Amino acid sequence: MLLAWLALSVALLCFYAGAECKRNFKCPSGCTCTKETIICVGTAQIPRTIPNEINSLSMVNGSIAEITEGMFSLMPSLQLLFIEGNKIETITKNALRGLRGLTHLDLRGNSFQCICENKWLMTWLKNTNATVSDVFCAGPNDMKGKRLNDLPIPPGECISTDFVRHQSIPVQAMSADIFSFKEDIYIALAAPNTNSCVIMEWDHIEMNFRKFDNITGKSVVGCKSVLIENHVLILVTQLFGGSHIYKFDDQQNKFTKFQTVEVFNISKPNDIEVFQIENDWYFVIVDSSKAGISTLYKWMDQPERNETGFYSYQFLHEWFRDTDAEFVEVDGKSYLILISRSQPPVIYLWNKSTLKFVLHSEIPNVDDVVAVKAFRVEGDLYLAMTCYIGDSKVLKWANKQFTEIQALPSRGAMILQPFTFSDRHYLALGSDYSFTQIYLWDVETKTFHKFKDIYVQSPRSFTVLTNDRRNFIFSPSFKGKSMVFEHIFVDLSL
Ligand SMILES: *[C@@H]1O[C@H](CO)[C@@H](O)[C@H](O)[C@H]1NC(C)=O
Ligand SMILES: *[C@@H]1O[C@H](CO)[C@@H](O)[C@H](O)[C@H]1NC(C)=O
Ligand SMILES: *[C@@H]1O[C@H](CO)[C@@H](O)[C@H](O)[C@H]1NC(C)=O
Ligand SMILES: *[C@@H]1O[C@H](CO)[C@@H](O)[C@H](O)[C@H]1NC(C)=O
Ligand SMILES: *[C@@H]1O[C@H](CO)[C@@H](O)[C@H](O)[C@H]1NC(C)=O
Ligand SMILES: CC(=O)N[C@H]1CO[C@H](CO)[C@@H](O)[C@@H]1O
Repeated sequence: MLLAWLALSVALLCFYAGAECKRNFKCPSGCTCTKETIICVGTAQIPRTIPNEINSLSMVNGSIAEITEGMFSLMPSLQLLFIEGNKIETITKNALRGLRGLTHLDLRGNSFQCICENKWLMTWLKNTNATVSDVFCAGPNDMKGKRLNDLPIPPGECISTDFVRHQSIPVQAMSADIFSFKEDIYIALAAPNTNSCVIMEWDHIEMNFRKFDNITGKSVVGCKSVLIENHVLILVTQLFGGSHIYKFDDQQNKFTKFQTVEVFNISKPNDIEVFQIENDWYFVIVDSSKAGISTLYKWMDQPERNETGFYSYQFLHEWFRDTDAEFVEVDGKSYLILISRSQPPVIYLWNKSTLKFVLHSEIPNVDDVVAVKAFRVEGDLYLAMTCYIGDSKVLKWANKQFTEIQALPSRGAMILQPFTFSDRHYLALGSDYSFTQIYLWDVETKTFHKFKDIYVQSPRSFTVLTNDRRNFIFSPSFKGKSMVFEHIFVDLSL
């Protein structure tokens, strides 16, 4: 403590009274000092302070590894600075602050890394009045040998993104569905543990979800919204029980029962896919039981026959333990992809004259698929599928069929979700046994690359939410807290 105080006093003394200091200044070991210069060879440290008459400091062939902020703040008299043949990789931002009279800087023979942390130096080099020796990049590989002095600084080059925890919600849920109604955003969560469908509302001031309503049921496994003719309907599917449709009642400001849906052959609903074909509304309840049949429902509005609601329209895919369905439109045609644990994925094509789906084709060489999602990148259609055992797969639609373009190692992954934020395409792969892996699409190779891990305990989906100009993903957790993550930009050059 006393020593530090002494050192500081001497430093201040030197700063304010150069002549006084000169008498007290002791030339550091390994250095040669004259009235105006200090030359150090083979040393590991830059002197903390120097007499005011010194205008040239040389640190040659030493082992100095970094230049940190404030290192030269007590040396305003320096004009020439040679840090040659050391091991410098980075220079902290503002490290050269205080060198007001600097006319020449020599950084030759270091291991300078031309990375985002040093981006500020490129800007400094362009603006400084001092002459600077050529600085060559020692790394990274794609920069090796380039001259730092004239590197371009492309905007956005050092910008990356991240997913940060935004809110954790003490609701355990099987699924999450986001919908907006009258400029407000809601999420419907299927919460089997509390036998309910929990509806939450986005609070634009607090920027988080808060409870809005709670639809009670029995073993609720799915809550899916459909917005028809300015009405919000929530389809609630239940395990081994009936399915119901609730409608938002403006007067009561809550959801009330609207229809009990006929469920002839459904016993284990696993997913609900809602879509529109030529202005008509449909949904498919995907059944994962051995005896069940995935069923297509259609919205009917015939008050004269007392028929306003969803009615079963077509039985699809018998006896196949289906796990997920995805509706896609491509080349003016509508397709429904159904995946199952007991056979390869099948593609149904919508027949425009019979207004029914007909079995069209199979996607070969893919087994035991548990989730399927479609996404588009630059107009191309892709499918991402996750297999419980084995790799997850990315397929591309070309020549009227899906062809595998990439396999992603993902043992035990049960859910996946492609999504796009700010022109960046991501794929989230979630499992009960490990972290959720987020992949990022590489526009050059047109494949996904591992980007980041996030943690959600037993995630059941990743639902995208863009609101108040901010991007979020919502992940319902089956066993822990449901999580909201925000997608943020990170400037790596700061
Ligand atoms: C520093 O090292 C280089 C290369 O080994 C050598 O040529 C040069 O003479 C050394 N400089 C001093 C001042 O020792
Ligand atoms: C460089 O010199 C010009 C002209 O003397 C001066 O206006 C400018 O502020 C100087 N720039 C820096 C970064 O010191
Ligand atoms: C929803 O209501 C049910 C029954 O009243 C209750 O048990 C459950 O805790 C509620 N869920 C939430 C998240 O409030
Ligand atoms: C429609 O339902 C109402 C009320 O249940 C009933 O009085 C009426 O007869 C029904 N009409 C038809 C066509 O079934
Ligand atoms: C649609 O169904 C009609 C009648 O069964 C049939 O003639 C026609 O070929 C089908 N179209 C397609 C594209 O399958
Ligand atoms: C295969 C099967 O069980 N299909 C039944 C589905 O439900 C309808 C309506 O009850 C029956 O007619 C089918 O036999």
